[in-house]
Amino acid sequence: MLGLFITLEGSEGAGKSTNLGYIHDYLVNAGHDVMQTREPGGTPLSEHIRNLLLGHEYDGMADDSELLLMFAARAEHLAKRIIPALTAGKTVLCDRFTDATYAYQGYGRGIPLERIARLEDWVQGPLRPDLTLFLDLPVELGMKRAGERSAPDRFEKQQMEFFDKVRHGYLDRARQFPQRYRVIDASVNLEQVQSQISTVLADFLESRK
Ligand code: Z5A
Repeated sequence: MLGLFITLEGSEGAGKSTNLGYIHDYLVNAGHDVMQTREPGGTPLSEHIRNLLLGHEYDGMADDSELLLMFAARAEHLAKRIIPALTAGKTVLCDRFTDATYAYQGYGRGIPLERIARLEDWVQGPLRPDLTLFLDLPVELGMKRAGERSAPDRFEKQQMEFFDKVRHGYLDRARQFPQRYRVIDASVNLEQVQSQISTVLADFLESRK
């Protein structure tokens, strides 16, 4: 039987990095053998592609190039790490996945969603996450938090309007896929965010027993 596939998504400054370790430890304490990874990235080739995508060397790359690079990184990641781990019965915890492509390249950049759906079917076949946690907060607050953290990468340099579209993209998808999406209010303090995360994880793991 395949292991569980859990993804973590968030709009800008939502606290993904801050909460990943918490989710990882929760799953390990619940007895799971966890493989934690991230997108774009997760394999040497995919990390190389990540550097091309996030760095400033190719500022202004065409939207379709960005989309195809995301899926090239994903194809490698699936083949070399995600599918082998799931097949071995591990729980895969992935920091962003294809929902990010819909949100950023689709809703954000304006690439038609059907085009993304075709690539998703091609690269993933029927594989979709079992659970997606979306850390949600107002764009202004997220940008303020992210701005206090580090210098912006190529995506973080986008304007407020772009991140608003991204956020609404995620919320749209959460409405479309209520069976796997859980929206977490990330605007509150860390303790309150993690309390929501534990409730969601407890319910999800119980439902899989
Ligand atoms: N991307 C894409 O376009 N298409 C795709 O298909 C995929 C990705 C897969 C890299 O992602 C970029 O790739 C991403 C989308 C694009 N671009 N953006 N933006 P990433 O996941 O590696 O990068 P990120 O979005 O910057 O995520 P991050 O590093 O996890 O950061 P974060 O969500 O902003 O969280 P953080 O660093 O944990 O928190 C930000 C700050 O807030 C930090 O100082 C924390 O201490 C603070 N914080 C966190 N939680 C709280 C609470 N609750 N209260 C107060 N302060 C808090």
